[in-house]
Amino acid sequence: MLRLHDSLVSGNGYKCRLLLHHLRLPFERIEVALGTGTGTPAFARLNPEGRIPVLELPDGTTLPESNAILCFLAEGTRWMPAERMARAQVLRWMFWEQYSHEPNIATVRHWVAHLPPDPERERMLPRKRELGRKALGVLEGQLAGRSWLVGEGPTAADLCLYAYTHVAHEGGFDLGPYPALRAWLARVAALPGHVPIEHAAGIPA
Ligand SMILES: N[C@@H](CCC(=O)N[C@@H](CS)C(=O)NCC(=O)O)C(=O)O
Repeated sequence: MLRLHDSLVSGNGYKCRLLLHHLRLPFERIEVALGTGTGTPAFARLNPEGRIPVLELPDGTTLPESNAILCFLAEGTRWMPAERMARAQVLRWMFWEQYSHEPNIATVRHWVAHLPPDPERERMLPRKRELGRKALGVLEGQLAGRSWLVGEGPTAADLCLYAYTHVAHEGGFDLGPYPALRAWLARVAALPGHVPIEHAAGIPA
């Protein structure tokens, strides 16, 4: 059975468990405490970088990095197009998420919602928020006049970007100015098989 080393508060973990639920793949979810559980020698054997999520296969193979996990799970399913350009576009949004979206939207949420106040982080917040709003604007532009990020149906790119966008308000981002983005969030949440970020259960074999 697949095992997902995960944290319920993590959007990076959520992307993976969300796709696992959509695919109805049996998996065991293992909660790892951020800041402590990720720093143990046992966890370093799963991911030397000390970060969740990590997907562990029945043969013991481990795969860290949320978007690599999405690619692995989505391969051969409707969540990853087979056509060359459509597939590249899905990857484009997933790479963009890791460089321009997650480091601003997710990081601000983590600082504001999960960590104690810190003067150094306070100093960096305005710039992070500015870059986060820029990323939300890029998404709004892409979603204006279309239902999904790539093609005519939902893909791994939509789940990837949904994960931290739908909780951006926890970092103080106002989604009011982004109507196409808000409509898309509602579409993703209405997909059959959807589970909320706090859904802790795996899927039994
Ligand atoms: N690029 C990685 C980032 C993973 C990441 O930053 N994970 C965080 C939680 S969201 C983590 O495990 N941090 C270690 C800790 O806080 O102890 C991915 O997409 O999976």
